[in-house]
Amino acid sequence: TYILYTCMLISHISFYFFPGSVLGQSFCSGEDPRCSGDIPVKRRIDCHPQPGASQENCEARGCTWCSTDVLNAPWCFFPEDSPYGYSLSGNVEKTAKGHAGLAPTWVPVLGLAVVFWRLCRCYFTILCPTCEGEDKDITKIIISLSICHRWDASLADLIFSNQYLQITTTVPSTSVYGFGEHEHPSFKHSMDFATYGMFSRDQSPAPFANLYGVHPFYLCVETDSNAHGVLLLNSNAQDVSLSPNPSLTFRTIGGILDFYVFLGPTPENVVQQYTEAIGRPHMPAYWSLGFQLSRWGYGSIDVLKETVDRMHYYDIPYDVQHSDIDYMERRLDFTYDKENYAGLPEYIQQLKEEGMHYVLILDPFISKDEEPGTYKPYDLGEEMGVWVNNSDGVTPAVGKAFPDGHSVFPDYTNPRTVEWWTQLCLELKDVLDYDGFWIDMNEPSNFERGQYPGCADNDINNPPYVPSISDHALAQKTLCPDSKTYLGEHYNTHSLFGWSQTAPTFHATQKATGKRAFVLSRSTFVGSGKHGGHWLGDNFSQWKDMHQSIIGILEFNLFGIPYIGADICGFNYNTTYELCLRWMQLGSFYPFSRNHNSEENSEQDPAVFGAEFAEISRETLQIRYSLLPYLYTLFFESHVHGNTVARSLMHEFTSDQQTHEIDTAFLWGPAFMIAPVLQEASTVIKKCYHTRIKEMNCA
Ligand code: MIG
Repeated sequence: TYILYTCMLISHISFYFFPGSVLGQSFCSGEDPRCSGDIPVKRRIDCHPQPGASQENCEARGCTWCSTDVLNAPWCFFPEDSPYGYSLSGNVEKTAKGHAGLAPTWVPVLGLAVVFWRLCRCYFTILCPTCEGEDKDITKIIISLSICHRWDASLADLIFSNQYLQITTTVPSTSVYGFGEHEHPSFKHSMDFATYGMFSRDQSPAPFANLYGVHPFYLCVETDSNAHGVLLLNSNAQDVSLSPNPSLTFRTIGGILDFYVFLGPTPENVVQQYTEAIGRPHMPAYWSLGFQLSRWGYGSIDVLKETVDRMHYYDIPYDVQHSDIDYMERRLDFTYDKENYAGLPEYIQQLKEEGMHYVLILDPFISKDEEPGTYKPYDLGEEMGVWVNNSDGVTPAVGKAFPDGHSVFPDYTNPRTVEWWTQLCLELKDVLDYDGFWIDMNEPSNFERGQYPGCADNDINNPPYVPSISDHALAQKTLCPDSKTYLGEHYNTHSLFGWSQTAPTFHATQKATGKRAFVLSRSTFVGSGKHGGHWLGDNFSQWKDMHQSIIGILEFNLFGIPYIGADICGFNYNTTYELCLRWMQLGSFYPFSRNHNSEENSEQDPAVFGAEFAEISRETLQIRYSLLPYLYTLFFESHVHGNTVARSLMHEFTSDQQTHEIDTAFLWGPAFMIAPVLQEASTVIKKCYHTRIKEMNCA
């Protein structure tokens, strides 16, 4: 019940923060005997998160320098009496609105608005220092900020500046899950000084890399088994450090510190409360729970037909066929290749008459270099003014992507773009009778660092602090941060690109088909699950990737995107018979079950390896199909109540500490466990654990 956690129904409280005074030298208690002091290594908070820390520049910022051989522990850290930070001051007072209690203007002040909007759900915003003030009666100094008894910030390292905001909170246990999108080595995080960047990026899964989507949300299971979740609703480039205290340090380079706390008390309750706030997952069509097949580079309709035929020959349960970019003419959206895919419209019709469904890929970039008057998507878009613009806000940003020549990028935050996109999707339906869309490359991906002719050197394109992201450059593989979208500067809206494309595509599909929509988006953000599902991107045909797919699937269920799967048998590299067969067995239980492969890799559909492979795949998929009513019911519950569909054992057996680390098996709802073989040359399920260096050891 909720009663255990009475986060009382007080509404609208305001606090104020004041900067702490600059204080003298303090010392550390690192392992270097020459340093002494009183901060244990595990409590260190990094004061120089960017590369190139030295004693000199560390001390220049008023922080303490002390080496240690604790792996990844910062050598430059905030002293106990930080020259930064704030202390909490002022009376707790009820105001009519969260923002109504205003801070005095004569001192750099931060306002804090705490709003409790339901039992066990609250949010608080740390407001900008520019708020005008009237209340000058400051009496009370509180040094710690405790929200709903679950979120404790010392404020000693709170930094609130123009392009750098930072806050640290202690967490009540080390059972911390979530944050994305990354390839995490384990579902339950290591708290040993791990830092994860968040900034959407066209990036195949790699350890610690920031991947396609952004989800600044975590779930924490406390030692008494009660769980809570926290969202930092912020779309700027950011990172989070997990430290052994245990604590979390959030750093973002824009926006505000807008925190939402969900008090559970069960892990399921947390996800229900989270999706209540951000939007419940959409209800997927029943057919989309069937097995799906795809690959990049069938190359021709003949190869596609051969593949479909052998799937039928072996009677493998199979409901959906996808077409990747090779169906297009020269990789141009809203066209099809009339040579290599001659007859595709009729073939799609035929498959649909046979009861199958069809999904088409669309990329977000539109070629600007076709002959004028021959390519409507560009001509119409140009006429309607739908592109992301350069920093001047007028000329379109021109980048390089799949189509020949150069491309422009639709700005889906602009209502005109939504109109344009909807019209094109509706017109396409008359040619290719699709049932849904797979929207790719929407980080947005661009093959250069920024658009033509490169990014200007300014604080937006090169901010003083670049979070812990790949290449340490915001413009790498995308547009310049000072580009302009309807909603604001790309600096702020970059990670919202895929999110902003998802709802319009969902609604266009609904309109075009008159049925429940299917949208699979590579880039996602908080709330994307309301209109789309996701796949885990360009994984590799390796055993470790198969294990990591379980972690990704569990995490996206926490993020409110339960329609989730990984490319079965692996996308990059050639798969092997054994790996692919084991992966078919596991993938038969992905909520979104699709075998997909990259261009030029050897074929890996479950019918290509011969009778034995086909038979085993058929059997395992038949188990899935026999349980589809159950799976469908779980999706209904997710849509209505916000439950997870695939969930970890920890969700159901929270008080059993052993379940907290299990990510080699998972559940469908509360009642069905999937424990796949994840090891090569193995026929038994082993008890596996993670070593410190994150290799999986199995006894
Ligand atoms: O950079 O459309 O993640 O699933 O097959 C390659 C071709 C672009 C990336 C997607 C992948 C898809 C591929 N795309």
